[in-house]
Amino acid sequence: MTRSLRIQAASLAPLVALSLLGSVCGCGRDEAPSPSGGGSLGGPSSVAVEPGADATAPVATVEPKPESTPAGPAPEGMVWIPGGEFTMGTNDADAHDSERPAHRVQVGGYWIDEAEVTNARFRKFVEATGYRTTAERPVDWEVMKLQLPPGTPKPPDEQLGAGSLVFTPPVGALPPGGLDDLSNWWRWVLGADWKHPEGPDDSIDGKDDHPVVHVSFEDAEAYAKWAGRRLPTEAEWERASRGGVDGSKFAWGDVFAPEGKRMANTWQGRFPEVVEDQDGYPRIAPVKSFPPNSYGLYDTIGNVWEWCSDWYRPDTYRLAGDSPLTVDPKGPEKSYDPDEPFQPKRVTRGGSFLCSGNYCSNYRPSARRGTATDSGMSHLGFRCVKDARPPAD
Ligand SMILES: [Ca+2]
Ligand SMILES: [Ca+2]
Repeated sequence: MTRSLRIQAASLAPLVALSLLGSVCGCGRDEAPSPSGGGSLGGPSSVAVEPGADATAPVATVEPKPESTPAGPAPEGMVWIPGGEFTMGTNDADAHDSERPAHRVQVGGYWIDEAEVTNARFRKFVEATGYRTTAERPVDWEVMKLQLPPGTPKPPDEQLGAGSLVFTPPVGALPPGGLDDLSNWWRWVLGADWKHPEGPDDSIDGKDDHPVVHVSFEDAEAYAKWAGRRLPTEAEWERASRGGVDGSKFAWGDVFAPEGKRMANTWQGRFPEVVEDQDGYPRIAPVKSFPPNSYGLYDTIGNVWEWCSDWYRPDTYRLAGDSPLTVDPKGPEKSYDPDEPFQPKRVTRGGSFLCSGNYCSNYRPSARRGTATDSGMSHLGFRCVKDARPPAD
């Protein structure tokens, strides 16, 4: 979703907003899996994985290969993911069509942030560089309109100020449109940005250990470059998230809540109007609030979505044909989402605190979606990777 679309969401008729808002939320209607794999547009998923469904199954663990860890100290806050093969994607009938088919992938080893980039770390970058994020800059209509269907009317000038999309759940019952209308829980807020996640009157005081949000792809890349790191490919992200548990549904095994234990910050209750407190965090949690996976990574699943470097296409995996092994894939040469063909999109992964059992199940390592590159939202952040050796240039 583009900055332009965020504005449209607040200013156009609901039906238009709905058509433009298809990618705004990880719980969006184009995210709901279909039992038939046909990409249901009918709203809530009927195949949601119920949290706590199995109270007895153990957590599967597979130790990484320590011998492949480079010599010397680890970069600050990073863990080593050994190179090797894994099964990327899934053939699970519950999954989205964009996750199919499961296929073998090989990647080299790399360092990856053990947690989502926090407000404290992002503040260091901003203080060192004076960087202004996308959400802190006024909107340029001439740029914006290129990402909209031809003929889209210009929004009112007063909506073109700096701002971002903020999750704003309805009070009481869902308004008309229900779960099919994402503007029922997303609101364009002028003055919302990484320092003001809920709007101009909000702050991040006391939230140094929260993941930074309202960062666009450009913002995440700028941070990564400053830090001597880069964004992960989605293959690197998925391998890391799986924690060596190849082929499992979740990052920790095949049971959502093993022995009743919540393993990630997701949404409990009837999304979006009812939130329950079963995992202790109705909204964003400080990083590392939930158990790490077998590689020592926290919160790849849930809390906030995470940018990857690949351009997004829903059919990325099918483009590779039936090759028995894909080596270090970096995604297609450009993005294309038939639902929103004018928007350049990058891959985002892992779901967020908004992922719910009644509407989506993006709290899985294979779940993927495309997000417009100039988007920042209140449930979207990132983590970085670092090569064992610096990139060639
Ligand atoms: Ca939660
Ligand atoms: Ca995450």
